[in-house]
Amino acid sequence: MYQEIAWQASLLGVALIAAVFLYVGLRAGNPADFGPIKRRLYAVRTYWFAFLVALGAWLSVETLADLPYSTTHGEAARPAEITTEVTGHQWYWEMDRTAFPAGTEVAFEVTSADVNHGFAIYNDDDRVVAQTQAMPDYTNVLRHTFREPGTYRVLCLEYCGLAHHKMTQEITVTAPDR
Ligand SMILES: [Cu+2]
Repeated sequence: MYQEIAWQASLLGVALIAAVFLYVGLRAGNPADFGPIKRRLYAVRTYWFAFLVALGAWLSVETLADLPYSTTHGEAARPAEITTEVTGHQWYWEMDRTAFPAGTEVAFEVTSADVNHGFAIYNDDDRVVAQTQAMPDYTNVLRHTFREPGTYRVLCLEYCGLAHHKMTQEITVTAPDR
């Protein structure tokens, strides 16, 4: 259902942008009227640019300092009880296994055969319980312990082409092993 809404929202967005272009195109007046407006906005632009650069630098320092996360790379990347491979394709998920016991840690080794995809696991309330990027020539290890048995769904979180919304895969989580 969400995929359907996203598709319709995209169409609406495209229509809105087209309408704005049309409006501007039809209302475009004499270039001479443009001078004073341009001067005023260019003055604002200098400060706005400085502000964006400062904001970007601050955000980068705050968010990138911890990379790469030690839980998925380096010494802390201990073996999980279940390890399984996931490969994203245009437009389907290839998974070594799609059934897991609840309460056991699973390490999803996620990669892609073509373009970037987003590997996201949703529970039956359509909430994301875990997600990572599926990237070509690189493996991201996503560790997750399913708490509740049930049916989960994998969706693609990265727009990857025409049939992006078709990239779904079901995961079954059974009662704990022990
Ligand atoms: Cu995709």
